[in-house]
Amino acid sequence: MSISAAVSDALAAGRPVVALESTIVAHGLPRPRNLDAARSFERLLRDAGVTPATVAVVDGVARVGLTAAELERIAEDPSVVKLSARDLAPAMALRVTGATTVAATALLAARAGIRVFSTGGIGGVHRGAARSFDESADLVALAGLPITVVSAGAKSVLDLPATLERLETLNITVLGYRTNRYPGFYLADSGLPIDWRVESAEDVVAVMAAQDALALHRAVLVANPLPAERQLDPRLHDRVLAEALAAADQRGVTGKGVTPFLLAYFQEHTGGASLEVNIDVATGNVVLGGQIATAWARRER
Ligand code: PSU
Ligand code: MN
Repeated sequence: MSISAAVSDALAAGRPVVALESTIVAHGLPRPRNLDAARSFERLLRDAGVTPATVAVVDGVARVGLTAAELERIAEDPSVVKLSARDLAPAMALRVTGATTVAATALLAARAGIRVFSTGGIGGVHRGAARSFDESADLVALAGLPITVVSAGAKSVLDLPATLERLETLNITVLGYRTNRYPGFYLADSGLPIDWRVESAEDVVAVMAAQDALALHRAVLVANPLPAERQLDPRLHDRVLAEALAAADQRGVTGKGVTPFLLAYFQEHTGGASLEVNIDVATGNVVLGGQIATAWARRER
């Protein structure tokens, strides 16, 4: 694996760094908005004095921190594959280029010594998982990696109550950022409760420090809702959700194709509305991740 000079210098100097995933870029957002979004996430962090570390595998090299050309390639090249944690070793051995999911990004970022990671929504338990066994490897990966992941919960294409149950089973701490309710990604409030509420980046850092003191090497999940006035129209949301699930079922989509299929369907059939919400949500998580990383770096000094 290779850590970019910008990222390794920042880490060595104790300056703030935030990891970013690339599957959201390659397979979660449509071209050409995906590249704009990927660049804007990095720019937002740099403007806040935080070093971005976008993660991907490029020609078999697991990279933490991409060049502008590498970021472009991940966004634009349709042959870029989707890599979860279990795919990293074969992708490296066989010199493949791929985008990393939350699971794979968290693994590589944690190995690089990065403590904060911002994304849009995490993977979780799919609806019908009792039959299909489709549960994202994100959950199991986060259970074993000391990294704080900022997300807006998980998309309602998933079974959110089951996802929260699995997070509990896996001992993954969930913190509501200025909320006691789990956010539903497009919707600010899924209606499901979260036990722990924090009010500031400093609160999150205090939780991270307490986990370290206990030698708990697992993720802290910060659930950051988008402001209610910017959420997707709930009626549009419910209609498209039902259609998306039916379409996936009818076409027999399985395995790692399920999540990209549902996300693309949603984007196509909300007339672009969900795309704007999606980018808003991820942007909010990048900003908060930057604040947490900054507070963490301050504390370490
Ligand atoms: N959820 C989103 N947007 C995304 C993803 C999930 O709202 O882009 C991506 C992330 O990279 C996540 C992956 O890690 O999908 C999960 O895929 P799977 O369900 O196949 O584990
Ligand atoms: Mn799956």
